[in-house]
Order: sequence, then C-alpha cells, then structure tokens
Amino acid sequence: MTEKMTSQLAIELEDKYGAHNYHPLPVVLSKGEGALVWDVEGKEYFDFLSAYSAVNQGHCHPKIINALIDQAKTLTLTSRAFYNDALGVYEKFITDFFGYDKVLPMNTGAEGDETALKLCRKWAYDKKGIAENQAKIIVCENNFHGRTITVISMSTDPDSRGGFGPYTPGFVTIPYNDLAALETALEDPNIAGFLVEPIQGEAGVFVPDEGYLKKAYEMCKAKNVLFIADEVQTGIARTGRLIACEHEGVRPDILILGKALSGGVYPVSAVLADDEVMLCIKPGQHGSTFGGNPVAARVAIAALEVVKEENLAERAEHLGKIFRTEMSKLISECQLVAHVRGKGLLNAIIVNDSPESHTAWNLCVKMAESGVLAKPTHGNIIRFAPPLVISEDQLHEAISRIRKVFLEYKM
Ligand code: IF1
Repeated sequence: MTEKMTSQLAIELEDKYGAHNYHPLPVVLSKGEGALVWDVEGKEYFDFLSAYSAVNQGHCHPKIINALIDQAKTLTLTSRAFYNDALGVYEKFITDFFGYDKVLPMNTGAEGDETALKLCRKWAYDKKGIAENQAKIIVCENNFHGRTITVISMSTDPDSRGGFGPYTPGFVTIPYNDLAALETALEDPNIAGFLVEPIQGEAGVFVPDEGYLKKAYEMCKAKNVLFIADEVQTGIARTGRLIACEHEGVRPDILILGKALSGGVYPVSAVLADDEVMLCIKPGQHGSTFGGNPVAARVAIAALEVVKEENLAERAEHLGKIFRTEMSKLISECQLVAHVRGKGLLNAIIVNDSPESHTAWNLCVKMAESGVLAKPTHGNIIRFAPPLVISEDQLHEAISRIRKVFLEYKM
C-alpha cells in the first residue's frame, strides 16, 4: 500500500474488501493513549466506548504493552500439548485475584460463555444427577453473550438471532430483573444453571433493581442451580467494583471474564469456578489452541495489576457519580434526554425519541465532531463508557462537550 492513508481511503478499503457485518461511525482511528484516541488526520477524541469496555486500563497502557512485547519476544504459543512457564503463574494469580479454586483460560467472551455452558451441563449430569441431554439453562430476555450459534440460540434479539437456525436447544428465557419469573422457571427439576449479566450492557445498560442479583443467587442455591455471571462487559472494575456482582455481595458459581481482562491488548477470556464444578471437565473434553497462551497469561497479569495499582474500581465509582449527576441535569434542560442510568463508568442516556429515529446516531455524529466518541445501542440509547483511567479534568471537559451537543441539537 503506497497510497497515503486517509480516513476516506481506510473506509473505502474496508467497504470493498471487508465483510459488512458492522456499521461504524465514520471515524478512522490510528492512535490511542489513555482515554484519548486520534483519527488518521490527527483529530483528538475522548473515547467513551472503550472498545465496549475492553480498554478499561486506557489505550496502550505501558505496563501491559511491555508485558506483551517482553513475552512476544520470548515464547508466544506452545499449545496445551505441553506445559509452559507462564500459564501456571497466571492461573495462580487470577484465582487468587478473584477468589476461586480454578480457571479455564480461553480467548473471546463468547468462548467464555460457551465454556460456562459446557461446565454447567457437565456439572448437571455428573453432580446434580439430571438425565443426560435434559439439562436446561435459564437466560434473560434481551441478553447479549456473544455471537456463536449456541450463544445466539439464547438470544431474543432478531439481529443477533435471525436467520441462523437451527438453534441449540436447552434454554429457558425469562424477563430480566423479574424474580417471580425466575422462581417459576426454577421449579423445573432439569434446570442446571441461570446465566445472567449483572447489568445488561447491549440491551441498553439496564441496571436491575437493588437486591435482584442477591435474591436470584439465593433462589438458585435453594434449588441447587448454578448462578453464572457473565461479567465480560461489567467486570474488571467497570461498574465501580472488581466485578459487578460485588455490589450485592454475590459470588457467582461460575464467573465469566473477557475484554478488559487484557486491557484491550490481546484476546483473553477466563472462566472461574471452584473444584466441584471445574473438575467436571476432564482432559480432552474442552480446550483451545490459543487458550491460556504465554502472551495472554503475561498480558492478563499486567492488566489485573493495573486495576489494583491504579484503583480503577474506586475511580469508576467516583467518576461515574459525577457523570450521572452532570448528565442528569440535561433531563430538565433538554427535551432530548429522557433518562440517565448506569453504575460506575458504565452509563447510558436514553434519548427521548423513537428507536427508529436516527436521533441517537445523529447525536453521536455531532459528539464525534466535538471530540467525544460514543455509539448508540438499540436505537435511542447511547452508551458512555470511557477508560477508567480518564482524569477528573478530562471527564469534566468531555461532559461539557456532550452537554453542548445535546443542548444545541435541533430535532
Ligand atoms: C459485537 C455488543 C457489547 C458481551 C457480554 C459476552 C460477549 C460480549 C456481556 C462476547 C461482547 C461486544 C461484542 C461486539 C460489540 C460488543 C457488545 F454490542 F455486541 F453487545 F459490548 F454490548 N458477554 N460484547 O458484551 O465477547 O466474543 O465479543 O469477546 O459483537 O458487536 P466477545
């Protein structure tokens, strides 16, 4: 490629040679550092998406990048046919960090969810005594757990699910944040697990009622059903605690992590559980070429050390309160804003217009022009999730730009 790179050229190349499975905002990024990203022409933006909460530690965090480079120069991949000197160290580190007996290392969030489903089913047959092939797992409407065929078999979203049948059986769908529906579903003796996002991110940052997670966990325990938390998006300090379940003192039976587990530097996911569940999978029954590779191991240790060293959970809690307080003022100042909700630095503005309108999209285009990157989810909801390393001054500057866009927007 000898032609000088421009935003226009980058967009044309992707359009011509790439699958059209996304509809990105017309912004072409070429550099990132901390809470900031720059496009090809050098325009600076505050990143308020953080690659869907994968860059909690900030873009290109030096400690994580150095761990990547250091290991990449030494040994990148052995496969699990042999041991290596990085994986066991990582496994001890992460199980101590989150307080579980064992970890099953994978790469993407979807693989993490698939792994959790397999562990839950195996446990159901080996330990709970459910008849073979009869295990069912409860999931919530409007969930998002990834894009594989089995994961979208749990989905209620037409875009995620439509046109990809036949679907994997064995799922019971209930409304989110509805304990009565969960209680009814748990009456079925073949229920093995309840898979839930502590906050539904893609659905539009739906925060359940106070006490929902705790009560749901207790109801599952009473019926010997595994409580499985998908913390791929809400984990790693995003919501103001190390994992979102911590807000209610819930310790999931199976914990799924991804995204910011690597600080957005490398695909790393992990499933954590205690021996009673984890040891139901025997050698040869699950795995992955790259799962737990030495680079992933070193990168994840560095990414988790940053979470502790830079107090990212406390930052998210403190800065999130500022964000919601300031943005909530718009509700009385501007008829465009119907609602502001979220926890920590996972927040959303519900735009007072129909999901079919392009208002939320147009607002995001205007915000991009003013140097703040955000993207709508499901029509009229705009998610705001900056890296947790954003400074208070940067946050206030971004807030003033966002407020200006909303206050000046002409419907
Ligand atoms: C896309 C959404 C967010 C996730 C939860 C598992 C996964 C995700 C709670 C799978 C991934 C990503 C996927 C990406 C956009 C983004 C997303 F809009 F799709 F739904 F964040 F909300 N559990 N979410 O949020 O992890 O396999 O992607 O590593 O597919 O467009 P993955």
